[in-house]
Amino acid sequence: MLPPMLLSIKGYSVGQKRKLTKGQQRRMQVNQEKRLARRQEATDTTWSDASLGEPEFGRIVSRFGQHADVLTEEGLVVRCNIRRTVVALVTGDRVAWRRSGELEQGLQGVVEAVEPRESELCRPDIYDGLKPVAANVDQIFVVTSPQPAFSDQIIDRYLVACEDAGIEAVIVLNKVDLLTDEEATHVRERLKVYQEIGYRVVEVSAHTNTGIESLRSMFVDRISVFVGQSGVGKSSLIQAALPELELLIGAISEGSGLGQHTTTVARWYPLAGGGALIDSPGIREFGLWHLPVDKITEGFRDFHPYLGTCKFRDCTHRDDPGCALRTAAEEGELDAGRLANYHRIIDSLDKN
Ligand SMILES: Nc1nc2c(ncn2[C@@H]2O[C@H](COP(=O)(O)OP(=O)(O)O)[C@@H](O)[C@H]2O)c(=O)[nH]1
Ligand SMILES: [Mg+2]
Ligand SMILES: [Zn+2]
Repeated sequence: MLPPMLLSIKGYSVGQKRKLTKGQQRRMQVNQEKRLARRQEATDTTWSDASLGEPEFGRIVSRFGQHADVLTEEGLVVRCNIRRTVVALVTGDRVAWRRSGELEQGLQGVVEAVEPRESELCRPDIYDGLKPVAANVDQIFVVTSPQPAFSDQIIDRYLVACEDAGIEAVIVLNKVDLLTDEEATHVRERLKVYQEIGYRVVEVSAHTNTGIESLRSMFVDRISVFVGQSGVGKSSLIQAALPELELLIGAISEGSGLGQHTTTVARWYPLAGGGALIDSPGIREFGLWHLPVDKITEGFRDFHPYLGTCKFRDCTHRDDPGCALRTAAEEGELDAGRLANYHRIIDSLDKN
């Protein structure tokens, strides 16, 4: 069997069983070589402008190399080619796409342009440095739980990443059914700190359904993602709060036969009440990469009133004389635990 790319050449199709002249064969060969060498450019040439409809609005559901699944305004998912001029395209991008008159290699249209992003979620990539994986996310649910272990240090790491991306964070304490009385005091004290500095906090249980309704109400008209360490209950919460997505996500992330894409490709799930969830294992582990020190400092929103007021401009906010952050923590204006976590994050950078 020939790969699908060989089955069509501009104006001809093998299906019609027409004999090719020498000239046509040569052209076909040249074309094919061009395609192999510069695949993106070559695929562009298979779309003539005349066969394409007017630009339409769409949303990227998933991207697979040179192709993307686009959610149309009628709510259908169509597989499209991506124009060479469209350099970056990720799940959540708003695009202009054009419908094709005829089906070309199973593709139903072309993505022609991307709207500027409101936000970007990135993850480190060995080859490209930071690589965007999702666009236009407007809220991140940072999931934590008493089992395996409650850690405000990990929450702080995620919050720094959310602040850097400019995306609102909601802290979700899952598995409240497992919270013992001794743990509850400490955990709620820590969660109160986050509420006081302006983060929303919800206590839920995917097992007993505690708080699931209020969690669900937070999805309306927002573009959300779930992040958090393995085992905190992200999958369980998605299943409990958005039961309509359960089958879809299970089929895509755990199913076989979809190739290596399944582990990394993010996907857009439209929600019945408006809004969407973007999900992928890659996204769920978002945030644990290394930012420069000043970005980490800025990622602590409660530090903002003090930044620039330390005695020394290069203050490390440890035992430097005249440190405004340390003074604020000593006087109880700033949470000492947050300052300690800040230093732990900085120290962990130094080790790498
Ligand atoms: N007791 C209790 N266990 C939960 C709750 N949510 C999830 N779990 C369990 O925690 C484990 C990890 O959950 P999972 O959803 O796979 O976590 P993920 O790795 O973050 O996706 C599973 O054994 C779940 O059954 C909860 O609210 N209460
Ligand atoms: Mg999971
Ligand atoms: Zn300082």
